Amino acid sequence: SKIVIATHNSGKAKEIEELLKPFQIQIYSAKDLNLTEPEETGSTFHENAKIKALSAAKAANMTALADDSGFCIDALNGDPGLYSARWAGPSKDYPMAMRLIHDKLSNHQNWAAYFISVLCIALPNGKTQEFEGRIDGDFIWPPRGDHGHGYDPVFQPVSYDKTFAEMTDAEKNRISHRALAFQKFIKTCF
Ligand code: ITT
Repeated sequence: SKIVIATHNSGKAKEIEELLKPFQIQIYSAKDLNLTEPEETGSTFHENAKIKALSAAKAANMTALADDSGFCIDALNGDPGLYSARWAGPSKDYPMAMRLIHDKLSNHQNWAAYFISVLCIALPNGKTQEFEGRIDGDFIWPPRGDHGHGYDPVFQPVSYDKTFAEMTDAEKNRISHRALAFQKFIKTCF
């Protein structure tokens, strides 16, 4: 069987490819297939994941797996949340986005944060199913580590003394929001 990973975020693509490795699946990337990015017009992670998976499944005529995810801060009412990518702007300036969060948190005591991932699997016939994963932790400052992507250097999961960016890819991929959503997907679909 074959599947297209409907993301244009190379950090995510790498993690999902790694998670799929133990399974006998031929993997295609959205970039390989020249898929265009649909507009993420949904108002929830579930809606956006579905938009991306369906768009890729139809365009490629293949089963598609999409991820919509975000970094959420309790004290900021869940921001950047659904808009995590946009906070870094078109130039993907994550250091700037992380500083912005830090500035906004300066007069808050509570730095609790979490990541959400919603994976959506879509078939070319329009059938879809979603799986959600969440990992809780804290925003930390200054940023630490140079692995991973996005907000990884400022997130430390509960009961770990390393940020996501200080973990190896394999370590992060065992515990992350994306890995948790993926486990639910595997349980249901395999
Ligand atoms: P695609 O839509 O093409 O998949 P994207 O980067 O635009 O790529 P999202 O709209 O889902 O994806 O935005 C999610 C953002 O949340 C992402 O750009 C990161 O900034 C952040 N994020 C999600 N998962 C993360 C992780 O595991 N580590 C660090 N940051 C993460």
